[in-house]
This record gives sequence, C-alpha cells and structure tokens, in this order.
Amino acid sequence: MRAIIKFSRRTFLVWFIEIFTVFLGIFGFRSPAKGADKDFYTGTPYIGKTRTNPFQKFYVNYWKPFLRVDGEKWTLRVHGLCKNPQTFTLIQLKTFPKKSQTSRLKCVECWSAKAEWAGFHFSELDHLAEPLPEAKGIVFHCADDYIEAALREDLLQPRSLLVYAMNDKPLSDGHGFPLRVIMPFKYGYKNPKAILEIEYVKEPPYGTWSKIGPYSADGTILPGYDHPLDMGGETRKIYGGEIRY
Ligand SMILES: Nc1nc2c(c(=O)[nH]1)N[C@H]1C(S)=C(S)[C@@H](COP(=O)(O)O)O[C@H]1N2
Ligand SMILES: [Mo]
Repeated sequence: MRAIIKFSRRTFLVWFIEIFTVFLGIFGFRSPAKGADKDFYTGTPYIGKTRTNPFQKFYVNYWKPFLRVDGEKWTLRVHGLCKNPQTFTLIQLKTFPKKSQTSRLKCVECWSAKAEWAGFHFSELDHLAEPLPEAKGIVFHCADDYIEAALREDLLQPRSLLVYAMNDKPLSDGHGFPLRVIMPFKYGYKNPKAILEIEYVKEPPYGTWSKIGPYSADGTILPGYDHPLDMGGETRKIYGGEIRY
C-alpha cells in the first residue's frame, strides 16, 4: 500500500512537471529558435520521450528540440577554472585511448536498458585542461540547453566515460551525438547527451532536472526497484549504485 501511494505521488509530480513545462513551451519561454534553413532534431518534443530509435529497448528523451549537431563543424569547448582552456574536434577526441564497457542506463522514472558504450576516460581531457585546485565540479552544456553537472571526482571513477559510440555505431542524435557522459552508478539524468561545452567550476550546480523536479542533485542510484526494458520490464530489486545485471 505504501509503495502504491509513493508511486502515485511520484507519477503525479512527473505529470505536473510535464504539463508545467509544456505550458512554458506554449507561452514561448523556451521555444527553439526557428529558421527555415535550420536542421532541428525534433525526435522528442518538450521533454517527451519516444522508443522509436534503433535500440528499441531505450526510451529517448530530450529537454527540448535542438539544432542538430554537425559532427564536422562541432567542437567540444573545455573552459572555466583550468589552466589550458581549449577546444577539441571529434577526430582529436577519437585519438584518446579507446575505452568501452557494457553498462546499464537507469532512468529515475524506473526503466533501464543496457548497451555497449565506447569512448574515452575523462582523465584524458582533464589531464590536458589542467584544472585549478579549487575546480571540484564540472558542468556539461548540451545542444538542447540541458545542463548537468558532476563532481570531478565522480567523473574520474573508472566506470565513468565520455562516449561517442553505442553498440558499435556512432551515437545517434537521439542517444547524444556526438558525445555524451556515461556514469552507470548515477541515474540517467546525470548522463548528459549532445555535449557542446565542459566547464570547470568550484562546486557542481543543480542540473536541469534537479532544479525543477524531485531529483537529487547528486543523482546516485538508490536502493529500490528497476524495470529493465530489455528483460521485459519485470520488476527487479536493486541495491543502489551501478546495476550489474
Ligand atoms: N542533453 C540531454 N541529455 C540528457 C537528457 C536530456 O533531456 N538532454 N535526458 C537525460 C535523461 S532524464 C535520461 S533518462 C537519459 C536517457 O538517455 P537516452 O535518451 O539515451 O535513452 O538521458 C539523459 N541525458
Ligand atoms: Mo531520465
């Protein structure tokens, strides 16, 4: 009974936020810049989600439609509290030692799905940027105006990756082309997609979701339940941290 009450309270909150955000969208507070010649990713309208993607086991969600990233023109800007602010092309990032791992992405809304991710370890970039001693946080600025942040310490964990490939293919626009974060011990919202900038800051600020919803700023996966879509969505008990099945 308790579980049912909790669930419906959460459902109510999620619904409330969705309706509120669509309302903001309608009144133009954050509509995407319009332009006939612009190529927008509109796979998900305002925080909507879809499963019409190549890996049907994942939901895809975005904060709002955004200007599709052109991989040849895209550069990752690394700046903020570091000695060597600089930009990297995708080709340059691909010269870092390649790391891949199979890990599960768990959304705080309960579903999860698993993929093989490939990219590089954050330490490669961090090393070149030379953060100042006070830079404990990293902010990710994404193409859809989504913002997430992490402790530098968490990004330096061995299972945290910056990835450009999923299941042996370049990331699709839906899953975060050209570059996203994978931190399997954190909920999905701490895994920002379509990253444009990485900024070193003193302390990680609240991200897009934590600012408006009941999502902790830290985002570590808590003990509770999971509904793995690749296992038929059956309810499974989880113990907190990275899900290992
Ligand atoms: N840029 C951006 N990254 C994002 C989001 C977003 O809205 N915008 N949503 C997050 C949330 S809530 C989840 S659950 C995962 C979903 O990842 P997927 O779309 O690859 O399944 O992406 C995360 N990264
Ligand atoms: Mo999510």
